[in-house]
Amino acid sequence: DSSDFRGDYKNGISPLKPGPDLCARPLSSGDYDKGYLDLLTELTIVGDISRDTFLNQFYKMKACGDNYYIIVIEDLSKNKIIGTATLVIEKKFIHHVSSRARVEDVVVSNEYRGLQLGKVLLDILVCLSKKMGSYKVSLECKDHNVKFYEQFGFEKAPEQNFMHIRY
Ligand code: 16G
Repeated sequence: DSSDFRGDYKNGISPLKPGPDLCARPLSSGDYDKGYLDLLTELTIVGDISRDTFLNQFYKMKACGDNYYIIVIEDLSKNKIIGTATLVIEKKFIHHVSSRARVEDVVVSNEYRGLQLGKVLLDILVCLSKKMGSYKVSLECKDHNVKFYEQFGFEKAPEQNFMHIRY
């Protein structure tokens, strides 16, 4: 509810009311037709994904229970998904059988930048992460986005490096 979110938004915006004609909610099966995958192409390669493939993956994620939370922002005047961010929760034995959360696949469509929608998405995910009892929430981002995420309380982890093998 509204008491979960900090009040530092301008122009009466909040996660519960992200803007005129805008609504923040979980991803739904119908979002294939509302341009969810097109939006993700603003972040990286998506590929040619059929409706069946989308639905198959959607229901697999749903079947995982409380591991995937994909939030979208819809422009109701256009039936279009214009923002998204995902929270992935990993169960752990460490930290007293806790969990850690990762913020993934954050995109706000070009035309909707500067409307505090990144903040809306991140506030929702950080709030969810706390509610799920995770001991930390982290993300990986490009150098030029570090300042963006710092605004929402993320900081470079001391003595930690992001390493990967790409295929
Ligand atoms: C960014 C994203 C990550 C996404 C990746 C895709 C955030 C905070 N980070 O690192 O979630 O999966 O880009 O890029 O949204 P890639 O295709 O190069 O892996």
